[in-house]
Amino acid sequence: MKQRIFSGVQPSGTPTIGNYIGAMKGFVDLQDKYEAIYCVVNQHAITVPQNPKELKHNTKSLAALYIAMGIDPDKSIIFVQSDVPAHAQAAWLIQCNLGIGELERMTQYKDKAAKQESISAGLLTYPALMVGDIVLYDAAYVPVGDDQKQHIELTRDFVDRFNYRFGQGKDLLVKPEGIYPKNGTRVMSLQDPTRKMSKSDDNVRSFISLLDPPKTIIKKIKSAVTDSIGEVHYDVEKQSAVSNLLEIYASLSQRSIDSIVEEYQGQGYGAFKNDLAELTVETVAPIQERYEKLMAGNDLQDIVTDGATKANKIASETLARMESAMGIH
Ligand code: ATP
Ligand code: LTN
Repeated sequence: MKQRIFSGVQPSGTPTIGNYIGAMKGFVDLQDKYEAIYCVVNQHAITVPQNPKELKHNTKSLAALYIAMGIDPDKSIIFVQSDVPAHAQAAWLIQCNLGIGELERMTQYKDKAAKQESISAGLLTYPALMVGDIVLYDAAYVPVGDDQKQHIELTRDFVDRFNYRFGQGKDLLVKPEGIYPKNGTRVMSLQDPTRKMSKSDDNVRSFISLLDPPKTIIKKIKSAVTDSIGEVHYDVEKQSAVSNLLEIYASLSQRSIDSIVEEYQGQGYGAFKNDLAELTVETVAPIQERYEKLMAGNDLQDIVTDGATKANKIASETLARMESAMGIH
């Protein structure tokens, strides 16, 4: 039997090339080796304010993008988190076994809390929901971007704790491992290389979304911040913005950073940026074409309904196991 993997993306906007490079690109390759489960984590998205209409649209849109990117619903399960009630139910059991101190240490919480006027309790307890997503499917591996390492480590600590407290010598839950991009790529904002590129950034020029039209992509890359050094070099300290563009280039072209640096030697940033824009447009064009067809047709609803049925079956069994061990049922 194949081992299981699980991952999720929030419908808090349209996925960016950061989400694509850091996580989603890898989802496609992994589906042959593992039994893959990919979730649209809409309950995670509401930890910060969302416009209800947009959230509904983005949820459908993200499911379509998963398929448009190459996730095959005949091989993998694609579903929406809120269609499987076990996630919210498990999150409660998990919260009761996590410490406030642990949750307060999460850097994603600190970063997002700093941006909010009023911080929801859900923003703090968010990792409990994420731990639930993973353990409910007995996932052995979790492909995620580098920024999620801390949440994966928390999941691993939780599993040890839960098995120790309630397992009576048995491993009730599977301890997962993260799968991270090879070169540790964290794609940074095009406007501020000290912050990660994020689909919910207020400044739309800071990210490229997978659904941006070619003209927008070209404009955003041309207006990406650089520096006054004027040479395409990889130096994260001194040329962080250019280094970020180089990482995006390398990742989308599957070329080494060295060979790209060599190609643009002595040419300033103009040609480099033009070619990067072209490469990005070429990467997203086929995804956008398949996406439009899915959004216009009827297959998408059937795919997520089928995904939810399969996910429900697996998740409700694990939830029952957790509840029984805790003396709840
Ligand atoms: P938001 O911006 O709304 O907080 P996000 O894009 O940061 O969302 P998710 O939608 O939950 O976060 O991310 C989905 C996947 O993309 C995760 O595996 C995450 O690690 C990865 N990811 C997110 N941003 C980046 C980035 N800038 N570089 C690399 N990987 C990223
Ligand atoms: N926390 C992740 C999104 C996420 C996730 C998951 C990833 C929610 N549940 C389960 C992997 C597995 C994020 O913010 N990027």
